[in-house]
Amino acid sequence: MSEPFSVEAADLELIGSASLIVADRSSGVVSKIDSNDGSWSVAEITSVDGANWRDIAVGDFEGDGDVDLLIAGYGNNAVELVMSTCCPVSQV
Ligand SMILES: [Ca+2]
Repeated sequence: MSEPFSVEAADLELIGSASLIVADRSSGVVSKIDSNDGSWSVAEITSVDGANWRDIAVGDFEGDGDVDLLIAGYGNNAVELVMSTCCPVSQV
């Protein structure tokens, strides 16, 4: 991550523990950061060249009980919906 711009916390895997979701505006990468017994891990959720990610919304947008992400870019008409069907997050 070089320019993290937006951060949200959500229990993406429905395990009772929140992950941090970070949108980076310069790399176009959205990452998930977890803390597991004292060690941190980072996993890429999605990446779009030049997306200039600026904001993240968390919710269950299709009503299946899993947490989804809506990620908005700036200046390039980029809005991405990332649906979670529990472990791992999958992009649609
Ligand atoms: Ca859902």
